[in-house]
Amino acid sequence: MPDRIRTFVSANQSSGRLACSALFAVLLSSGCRCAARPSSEVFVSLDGGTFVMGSEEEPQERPPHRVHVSPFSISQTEVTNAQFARFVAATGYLTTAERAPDWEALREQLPPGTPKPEAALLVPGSMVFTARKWAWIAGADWRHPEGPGSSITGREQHPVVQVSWDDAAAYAKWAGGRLPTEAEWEFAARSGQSGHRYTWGDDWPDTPMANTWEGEFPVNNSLKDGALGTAPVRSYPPNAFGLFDLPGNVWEWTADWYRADTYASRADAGVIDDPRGPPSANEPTAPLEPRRVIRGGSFLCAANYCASYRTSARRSTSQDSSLSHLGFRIVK
Ligand SMILES: [Ca+2]
Ligand SMILES: [Ca+2]
Repeated sequence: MPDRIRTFVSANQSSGRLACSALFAVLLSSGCRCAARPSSEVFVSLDGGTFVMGSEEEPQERPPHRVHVSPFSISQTEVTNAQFARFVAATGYLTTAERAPDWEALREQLPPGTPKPEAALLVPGSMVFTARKWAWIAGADWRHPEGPGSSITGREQHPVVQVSWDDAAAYAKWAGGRLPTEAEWEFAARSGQSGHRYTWGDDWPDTPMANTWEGEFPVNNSLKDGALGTAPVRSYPPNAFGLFDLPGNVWEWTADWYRADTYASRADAGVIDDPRGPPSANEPTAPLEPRRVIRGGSFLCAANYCASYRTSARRSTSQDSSLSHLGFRIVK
């Protein structure tokens, strides 16, 4: 359910192994299996392997369990505005946020008897974090991430945002790939270093390793990492697989439906081969919403709030929602 409608409803309910290392450029010139395409992503090939997925930190991350993923290639960075622009130019694709919501489709996600929202809410727009809170802004979309008057000029190498899961999946299909499974995403983030809290190790570094919210959210951001909002991809050091910005910068869609009890269902099941997630979503706080797993946290994640730059952290968003801190990368 789009967040604008959620707000309305609430008001009315009173109701592996490393194949390409951090020395990416050197390896590329020496025959590494990383491949640059003229109009799209740089992919890093991973040999797959068995790893421990999850952690003991939050209920939806428990229990840690063994998972095997087959070899796959993953884009080195989040998909950028420049890359998404090429997709739109080639296809004429219109994102979810650029289209007026279909009330008949939306009502299927709503409690019976929910009245139709006023016409002003059924127009193109999206969710923007501004002035220390989230707000639905008419006219916000991937070209105008903070709403009318904002633009992506000068932000061509920043990750695209304001894209729904459907938009991300459409891009992935056009680019000859798909969205990563949650297991593939975590395998890539762990980069062969089992059990660490962060992609780089267990300790918070003195030198910024990711674009997060440094300080007390939402009242103070020290800007120690140099970015208040999104940062250009590759602004921070890559992980041991040569992948940038898995933690932080923007959240990333995965292919899987979200259930808080997905991992619990795998307890004592031995090594799980290439898990694709549950057959349907179930988020107890939003049982009618088709929610997908999102990973990695964003520039809004701080130690006192969210902290989802942790490698095992998992949250969900309705697949038809778009937000100013949510993007994606693709695999093939
Ligand atoms: Ca930051
Ligand atoms: Ca990210």
